[in-house]
Amino acid sequence: MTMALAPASMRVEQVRSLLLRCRALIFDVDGTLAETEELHRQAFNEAFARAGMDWRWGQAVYKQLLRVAGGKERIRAFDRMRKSPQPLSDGDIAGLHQIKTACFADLLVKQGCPLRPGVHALISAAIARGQRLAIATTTSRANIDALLSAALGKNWSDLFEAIVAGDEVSRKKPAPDVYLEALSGLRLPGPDCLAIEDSANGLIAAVQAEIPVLVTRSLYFQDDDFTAALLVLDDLTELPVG
Ligand code: XBP
Ligand code: MG
Repeated sequence: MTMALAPASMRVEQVRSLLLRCRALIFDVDGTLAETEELHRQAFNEAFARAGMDWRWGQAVYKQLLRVAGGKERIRAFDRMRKSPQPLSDGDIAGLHQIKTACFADLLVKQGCPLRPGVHALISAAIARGQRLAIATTTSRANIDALLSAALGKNWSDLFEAIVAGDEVSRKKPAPDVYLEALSGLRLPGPDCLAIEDSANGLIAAVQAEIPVLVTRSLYFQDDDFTAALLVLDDLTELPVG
């Protein structure tokens, strides 16, 4: 008598068959393609120090602040939390964030940040199957380029038919804007694609764009609510991608 498959392994099989037949894969960047948030946190602190500010974000504070998508928005949220008598202006925040982005690029060169386990294999297998690839992220195009030129070579962007960064849409995740923009670039409906994400904000954004979502847990979002995901894995090596 064959035992009914346990729900989890059914889901793995379901996601695997969806992975094989979807027309495009849409990747989140931070926490999904690579575990970048520790470098982002260090870059924020380096920028605060260079600006002569006494702000330092430890991991616990940063975990809370990561509920706010977007580095500029995160700085503003922290400033408001502090109720400082002279809140930072938008110009101050933009300037600080520019320094942070430069620090992030420096840290990537100094410390490196490899793709997460299974990411490269999935990208190669998808390309070999003729599937199309896209990126839908909150971070900036400069950060995507700094990360992926190191991880995938200087022509990395040739692999992705649509690349949508946070500052190129009016609303960041959990709004669906970056995913809707990626679907429009692919000229595909959401259900024909598969999104790979690491955070509740990203999951909510993709689901609103009617894209099925595979979640790979990352350092800062271990206890997020991923109920709406098709499947939640620790990383992509748990899913045969070939
Ligand atoms: C994660 C984010 C970003 C990064 C920092 O983006 O929310 O804000 O934390 O990058 P993803 P910026 O959607 O790829 O997970 O400072 O450039 O915003
Ligand atoms: Mg992410």
